[in-house]
Parts: sequence; structure tokens; C-alpha cells
Amino acid sequence: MESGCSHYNDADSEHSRCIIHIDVDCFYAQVEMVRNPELRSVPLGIQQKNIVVTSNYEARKYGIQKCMLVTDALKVCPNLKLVNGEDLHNYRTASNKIFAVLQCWKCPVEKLGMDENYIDVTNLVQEKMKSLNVSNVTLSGHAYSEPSIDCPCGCHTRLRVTSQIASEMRKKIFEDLSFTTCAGIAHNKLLAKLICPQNKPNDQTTIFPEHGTSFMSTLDSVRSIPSIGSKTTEALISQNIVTVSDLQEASLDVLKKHFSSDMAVRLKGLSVGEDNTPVKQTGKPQSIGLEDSFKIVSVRSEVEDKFTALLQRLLVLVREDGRIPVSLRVTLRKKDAKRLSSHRESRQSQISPSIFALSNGALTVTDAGQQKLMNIIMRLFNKLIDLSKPFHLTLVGLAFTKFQERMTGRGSIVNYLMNDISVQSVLNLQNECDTSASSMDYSAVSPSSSTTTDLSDAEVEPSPKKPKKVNWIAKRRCLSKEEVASPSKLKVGELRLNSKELEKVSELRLNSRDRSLTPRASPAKDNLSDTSDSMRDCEERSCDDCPSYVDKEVFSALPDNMQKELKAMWKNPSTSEVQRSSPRTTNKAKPNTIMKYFVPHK
Ligand code: TTP
Ligand code: MG
Repeated sequence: MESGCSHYNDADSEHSRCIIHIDVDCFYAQVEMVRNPELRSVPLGIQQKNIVVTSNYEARKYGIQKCMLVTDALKVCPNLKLVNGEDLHNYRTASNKIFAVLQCWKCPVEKLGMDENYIDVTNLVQEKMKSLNVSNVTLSGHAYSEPSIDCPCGCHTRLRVTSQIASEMRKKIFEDLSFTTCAGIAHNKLLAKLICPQNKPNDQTTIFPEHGTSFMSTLDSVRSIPSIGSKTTEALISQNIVTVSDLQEASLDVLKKHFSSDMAVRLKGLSVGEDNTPVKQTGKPQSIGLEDSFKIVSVRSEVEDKFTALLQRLLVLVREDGRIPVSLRVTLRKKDAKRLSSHRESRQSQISPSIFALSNGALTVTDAGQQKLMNIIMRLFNKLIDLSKPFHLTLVGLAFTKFQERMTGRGSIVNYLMNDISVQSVLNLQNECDTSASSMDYSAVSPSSSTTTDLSDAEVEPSPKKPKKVNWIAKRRCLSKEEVASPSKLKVGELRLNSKELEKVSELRLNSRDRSLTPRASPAKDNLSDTSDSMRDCEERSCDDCPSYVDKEVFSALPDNMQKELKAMWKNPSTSEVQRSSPRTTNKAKPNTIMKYFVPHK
């Protein structure tokens, strides 16, 4: 049964929203191919441990599938070129760059895992419709099915305009970063995500609201629906509800016997393609952390080596993030020989922001600063471990868990000028996944896990946190437990590293990274003549003299004289550089300089 617009009563009923879902084609493989174009012409697999987590489309011709065992993959394609994908750094960087490009449209962008984003372009479409001859707007890309009714709410035209914007976005990502992508266009997130892979790779598909029900009925398993996890699936299967079509036919009363009333209604809605969850702008993660797991470490000096390597890697992430950390947490997983089990313990301590310095807009840490951090880490370690007895660890973790207001504090103009660059961490992924990713709907954490604040440190964490439950999240699709075991899909606590990745850590130099995430190429021009307005804005506002941490849009909104003064200040930092660690220095700015107007309030 097809549901026309007039059948809807909920928030979805007017089909007023315009949602784009963008998924990068064979993401890890493309990152490797962009880095090394010779890989483009060969079948390429990305290996993590003994699994091929993804492959390029050349390899897929041979039947290589995601998460195949390496041995099986080599059987079907003996020429498969394997690249180790256990170091996620380049993937994360690419992911952040794609996110930054999408933000140029000034619409809410929600990052979902590393290679997917939702964009709510409703307002932008409305703006464009004011100046467009709507009868001329054509659809860009494919339609799942041609419109079958004349929807009075105007959604068909809006979605055509949306398809043009999606095409612009994909073009821009390709021109700036060389990644091909797929897009799904719909009036809600659920349909946009599910329709996205219909014409992959490198293409896009629009689904009109009246086809939601019939499209959903083509899905084999209820687990294909992003917000239905393993427990819900099990409960549905126990009621003989296996396919989405079964769910469409199930009576609400039967569902209410097994789920809460709200849940039952939601399940019925999902089965016919209804979803009113909003696109939530992705922000900064609450903490940035890394963990390294291994078989066993029982010697203090080895632990110190592991922490040194983790710290180096973590400082790279913090530098990319741009915020100054003020709290550090150390986590250990101890092997308990008696119980044959492992449990985690954590301690955290505040750290002095003066350990970090700002140099030309980039966060830096001197060798002495790194040594200070190592001292704090090992002090926390000593408190977690009784060194008079043997110990056996299977994991060490480090996380920066709190961040200072940027530079000169809350009132500083510089705070408003900062770019928001999100760094992938699990907290971030959890936020991203809660409505739309197909998460494993169970929580798990070692029952004996504990986080203890290190009250004995000079700089004390003011509010000790209670032990937290950690969600085990399998990003997108409905992953079986075996799939979850895929190394980079399983995100627990923070991003895990394996020891191989850590071997590379020493090569990383905190100051050698290019942090530029600003889009550069000119906007794509499509047959929809003025769909690029917001892109042009994005570029016209750019300020060549600004340090990279400056949000160029905010900068461009300042009066000319303020812009000049800030530029002069950046050109000659010795006279005016803002010392992030000591707000008082801003008071010393010369009279009649802009700094006078931005002295923090006391
Ligand atoms: P996907 O978007 O599922 O896959 P993909 O981008 O490689 O291919 P497609 O063209 O079909 O979109 O996942 C994104 C990346 O996540 C993928 O490149 C590798 C990684 N990944 C894992 O690490 N483990 C997994 O189990 C899967 C499925 C993906
Ligand atoms: Mg993808």
C-alpha cells in the first residue's frame, strides 16, 4: 500500500523537511587510493588483523565483500593488494575534512561514524524556492520511483531542489578532496539513509514520501532499519516478525504486548518509512582518548613505554581539536588471575593549562610539557597499581576529559573565531549514533570498572565522576556479533589502537601536521543556477591572513576596523599574542587596541 501525503498525521505528515544522507564510497580504500593513486587500478583490500574490512570497487568485481577473512579474499582474488588499515589517523582526518566541507552550506550537519553525514537543508531549500522558477527544477540523479501522486504539500519540488544541493555537495567533496560519494535524498533521515546505497558508487537517489511504505517492504530484515538493534530484533523474531513487511502487517496491539506503547508506535512508523528524528549538529566530543590493548604487560618500564606512545598520539588529536585540555584520565585493565577475568580502573587528575602553548594558532607542547604530562600519568599509574606485588595489564588508556574555554576565556573574541573541528572519539560516535545508527542495543562494561579522581594531586578534579556504563556501538547496519568484532567498528570507551599502530607513533611529530580543514576550490555550478549561493558566501568570507583556528564566517561578520586590527595582531604576535594560560596578560594590551574591548570579565 502506498501512503499519500494526506494520510499522515504526525510531524512527518507535511513532508516539510529536506534531508540528505551522504556516504563515502569504499571509504578506507578511497583514502588509500587518494594517498597513492597507483592503487586505483588494482583490486585493493584494507586489512585489519585478519579481516578485509573494505575494498575498492575493482576488488568488489571479484566478489570481495566487507569483513571477509583475508584468506577467503585471497582465494577469490589472488591479486588482491592488501594495505594495512589499522592506523585510523588518515581516515579520521579525511572524515573531518569531509565534515568541514559540508558545513559550508550553513545547514545542520550530523556526522554518523567516519564516512556518513546527514544534512538538513530544509531552510536552504525554502530560501532557494523563493527565487526559483520551481516548475523548471529537475531531479539530479535517480528517483527510487517516479512520483505517483501530486502531493499538495509541495514536497516533490522541494526534494528536487534538495537533489540539486546534494549533487553540489558531492561535487564539492570530489573537487576539494577527490572522494566519490553516494547520497540519499528524502523527507526524513530514515529514508535518506536507506535509499542512499541504491545507486552506488558515485551516484544519488531520491525517494518521494509516497513510496516510503513500498520501499520499506523490500527490506529483508527488520535489522536493516537503523534504530532497530539486536535485542529488538530478537524480540520481534520471537513473534515471527522477521522482515519489514512482517512488521508492517503486525498489529499494534500485539506489538504493545512486547514493547512499551511508545516503542510499538515507533516500530510501526519505522516500518512504513516514518521518522521525525532531527538532524543534530555534531559538535565537539566531550573527551578525546586512546587505548591500547595487548596480551599482557607486567613490567613498569613497559607500561611507561606504552603510555609515552599513547601520549604522543593523543597530543596529535588534541592539536587537531584545538581545545586546551585541563583534565587527564588514565585507565588500566587488570587481569585478575584468580577470577580469570579483566576489569578496568581509572584515575584522573586536573592538569595545568600552561602545559600547552599557542603558537600561530596551533596548540603545542614542549618536551618539558610532555615530561610533565608523563609524570602525572605515571603518578596516576602508581596509585592504581600496587607495585610491591606482581601486576598483569591487558590495556592502558589515556584520555583528556575536560577542556578549557578557549584561550582567553568565555568573553574572548577569539573564542568566537575558533573553527569547530570535531575529532572522532567514541563519545562523539555515541552521540551520533543514538538516533540513527543501528546500534547494538545492549550496554556492557566490566562490573568492577571504576573511575577514581586523583584527589591527592595538587590540581584536583572538582567533581569526581561516577562509574559510567559504556555503550557498545556497532556503527550503521545491523551488525552481527561477529561483525562487531571487526577491529575498528567496535568502539569501547575511546578509540582503541593496537600495538602495530603504536609502533608508528614515534614517527608522529606533533608540530608537523597540516591542520587546514578549510575548503578551497570554487563552488560547483549546477543547472540550478543559484543553488551555490551559500557556497559562494563561504568562500567570499574567507580571510587569507587569518590563523587556521579562526572561523572565517565569524571573522567576516566583524566590522572592517576590527578585522584590520585583528589581522595586524596576528601579523605581529609578539606585541599582541594572547596567552591562553594567563588571561590577565590580555589586560596589558595597548590602549585603543581591539583587545581592550575583549578583556575577560572578572
Ligand atoms: P561502509 O560505509 O560500510 O563501507 P565503505 O565506505 O567501505 O563502502 P561503501 O562503498 O559500501 O559505502 O564503512 C565505512 C568504513 O568503515 C569502511 O571503509 C571501513 C570501515 N569498516 C570497518 O572498519 N569495519 C566494518 O565492519 C565495516 C563494514 C566498515
Ligand atoms: Mg561508505
